[in-house]
Amino acid sequence: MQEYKYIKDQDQDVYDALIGEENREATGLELIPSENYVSRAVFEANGSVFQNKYSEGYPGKRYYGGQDFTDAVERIAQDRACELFGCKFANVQSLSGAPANLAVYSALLKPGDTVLGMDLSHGGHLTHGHPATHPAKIYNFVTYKMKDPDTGEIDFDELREVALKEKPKIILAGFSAYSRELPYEKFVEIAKEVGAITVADMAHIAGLIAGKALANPFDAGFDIITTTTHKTLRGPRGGMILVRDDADMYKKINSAVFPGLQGGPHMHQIAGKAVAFGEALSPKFEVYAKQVLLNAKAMEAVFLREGVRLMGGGTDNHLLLADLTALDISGKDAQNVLDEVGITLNKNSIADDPRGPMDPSGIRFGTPAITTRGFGEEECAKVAELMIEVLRDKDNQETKDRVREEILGLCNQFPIPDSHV
Ligand code: DSN
Repeated sequence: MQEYKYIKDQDQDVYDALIGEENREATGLELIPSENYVSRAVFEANGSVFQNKYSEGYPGKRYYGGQDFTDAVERIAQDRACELFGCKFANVQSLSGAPANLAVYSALLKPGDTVLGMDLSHGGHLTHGHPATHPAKIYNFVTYKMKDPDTGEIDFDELREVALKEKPKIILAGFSAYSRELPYEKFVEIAKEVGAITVADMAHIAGLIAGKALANPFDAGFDIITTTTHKTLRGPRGGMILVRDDADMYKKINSAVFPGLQGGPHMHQIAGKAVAFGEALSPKFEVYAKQVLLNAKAMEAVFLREGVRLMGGGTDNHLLLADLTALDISGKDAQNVLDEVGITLNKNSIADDPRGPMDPSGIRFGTPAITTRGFGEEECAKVAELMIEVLRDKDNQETKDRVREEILGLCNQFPIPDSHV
């Protein structure tokens, strides 16, 4: 646990909140598949003197003086990102995933241009054109879906048909609630046919790609990858845009990020990215990424054995999306009852969910954070069994108390590590 000496001395209110969160994380299991635990080295960089510096521009071309070390750290982050993902160019200034996607749209599209992306309820993301978002007011988003939610297979006939009709400038692959590997070459084939740029939003699985546990969209010929850096990649909260090899595209993206959409880059966050990418380049990270997948498979086996429907029929990656209809509990109630025993996950819509988004039929959960804690398949299978037990016996306080004790035991046995190297 961190000391927070100065905050403790001067601000009791914030100190209490920090200690509360430290305790919550230490004594509960984090199954939200977009969350993870960063190393103390990443925390140090993120809370460092780079916080103090304004650095508008890019390395070697800044507007203000005093940039020797900001240039150095940003170049380290860029070089490591390119090495991790096998590409030529990296913009590491993007503040998070949504701004990264917006920067790509703004760099490569004119208002009214069309983007073809995955439907939100089939696993896509809000930033891929949900009507509630600002980009949806500027650009024309059209969607594709899964052919069969029970296999997760994308309907490429539909995708091609929509692409031929709508002539999108960008075809987006990527998701926040989809559990299968994507056949990237099929997207590239259709994009070539209609002259579209291919963008893979790999926010959820960037760490699994970097750790060579999942395919890299660049190997199939994708033009651009956008990602957050704080999920499976286990870095600070932030975003990044990678360009395979097109210098002109990279230039447009840089201009869209700054000065187009952002001002001074968050250099402390960029320092944190540099440290996290260094960790991800270590052989240990490949072991981690592969274990994330094995652990998700262990949870899949229990849910399927217990007759719970999984969207996509199971998982190839780090996450599972369970339809709880057969367990007679809604996603919202499941999230709440699991919270009571120290298991954190999120309610989630299933494909074409008959229930509303605030109380949907499903839950989404995954293994990135518990794998960082050191969980193997045995522990993950145990957690899945405990989850199902609680969901089936949700009104029985004795069951919940016993499961809470078991979760605390696992947390004590596998404390959150300080170092990842
Ligand atoms: N909020 C992130 C997630 O949980 O998937 C993505 O935006």
